[in-house]
Amino acid sequence: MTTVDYQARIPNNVDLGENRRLQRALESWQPRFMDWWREMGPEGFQDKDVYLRTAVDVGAEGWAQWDHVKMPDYRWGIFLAEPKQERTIGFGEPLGQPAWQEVPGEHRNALRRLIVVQGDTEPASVEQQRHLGKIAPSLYDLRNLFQVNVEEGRHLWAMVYLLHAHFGRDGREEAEGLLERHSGDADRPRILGAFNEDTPDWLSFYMFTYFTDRDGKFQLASLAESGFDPLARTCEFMLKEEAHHMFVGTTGISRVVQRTAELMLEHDTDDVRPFGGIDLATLQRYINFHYSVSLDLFGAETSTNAANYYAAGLKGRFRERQRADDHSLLDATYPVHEVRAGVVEAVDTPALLALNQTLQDDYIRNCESGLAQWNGILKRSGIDFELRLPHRGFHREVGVFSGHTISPEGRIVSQDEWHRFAGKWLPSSDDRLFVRSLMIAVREVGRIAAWIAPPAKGINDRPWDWEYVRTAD
Ligand code: BYC
Repeated sequence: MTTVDYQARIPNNVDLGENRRLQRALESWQPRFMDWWREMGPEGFQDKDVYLRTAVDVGAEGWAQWDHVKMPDYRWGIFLAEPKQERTIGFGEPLGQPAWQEVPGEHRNALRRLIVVQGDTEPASVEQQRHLGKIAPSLYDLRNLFQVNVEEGRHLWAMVYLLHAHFGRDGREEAEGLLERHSGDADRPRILGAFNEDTPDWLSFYMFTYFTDRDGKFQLASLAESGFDPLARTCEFMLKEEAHHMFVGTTGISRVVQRTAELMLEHDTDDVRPFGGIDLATLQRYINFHYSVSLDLFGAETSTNAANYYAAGLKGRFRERQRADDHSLLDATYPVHEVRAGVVEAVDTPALLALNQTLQDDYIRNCESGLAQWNGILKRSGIDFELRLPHRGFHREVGVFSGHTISPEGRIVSQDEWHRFAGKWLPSSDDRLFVRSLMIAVREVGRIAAWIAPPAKGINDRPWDWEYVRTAD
């Protein structure tokens, strides 16, 4: 069942060849995907050889093959993690029942919605990042960008497979829609807010892969618990690829911090802009922005949607099976933040309703790890400055904090104060212009832009100064 048919037009480990109808449907979607990739995918470089890893197996070891390939020749395929024998559902009302191999009729709409929302984010991120190749700081970074892009394309395939295989005609229509909505499109935008924002520069890209891809990790991990087994197995395999995307973010920001610290010491100043570096205050504002728009991706802190998904066995919690409770949460409570009489307070709430905040809390704890790493660099350099995550209520448009103006420290402020300080708290147009001005393409092996340090090592045991992308004409 899990042997990968790599020779097929669509590589897969789901025995696609045995289901002619499904195979034909996906083969007719494939050219549309390729048109979308050419029109909305990475700008330029489509005819260049890029050192990419391609998923060729789903086992723990040796699942990837590495080679220089042209992006349009990348083998986008359908890979589900190994089935677990006699897997049972781990939460909600169907707790303990055998996992479903087919969509239960009563959960069809909810499951389709979850799959469509997940699927919509994947091509959206490729669209957001399509201009970045032209301004990459090194060949190493250029390759990482394209690796992320082709894998987000594969994640789109993963969701399209589920829609085609399990949701009939409306699934096929939704699959078309995934290529018709576009990031930032005035008429047909992407579904979730953060996926309509611009990613105009590489600092934004690293922030996006750190904060927004990390939402992906937590959402995918919750869907990997799903009672609908094909969704669970699909997401489990996607998480393997996702780890690299977050690595790109964590190490990308580390390298920016490292370079900034070097320039601060060399010139004995905080103001490294004249020396071509990104000052720590600007970095903090970028963190404030990307963290807050990513928190919005969790939906409202209290949500009947989330409660229904959980009770129905469709979407679990992060690491559901490792939690020592009854996995039904009918009698449990959870502290949820509320704004009451001008202060932020945690209020005990039925745990089922609080699942979005529960996941958000897991995410926030995980976000702290990068901050510790970046602050470690500053500390080792003897620089007395700490990068911080802003308060969870800062700059929020979804949930309990929307409609409130809250400072990065968590103080509720007047509209007037908000407008006076917004330029100190969020990237200003001047910050964005400055960061943009640093984005000059570097394409020689062994060279790197001046605003970022080289990586500690390369990809797949190659040196970092290697021809990861053959850019010559
Ligand atoms: N923007 O009860 P509510 C990734 C909608 S990222 C716009 O508050 P719910 C990736 C919501 O859809 C992970 N609309 O929230 C990262 C609902 O509308 P409907 C993506 C929003 O439903 C980087 C209404 O507001 N995966 O993989 O409990 C690169 C009330 O909703 C927003 C998923 O998100 C928003 N921010 O939870 C590439 C997993 N937030 O349905 C990829 C699947 C909420 O009433 N999705 N709304 O019309 C879900 O689990 C849930 O849909 C959400 C929302 C967590 C997103």
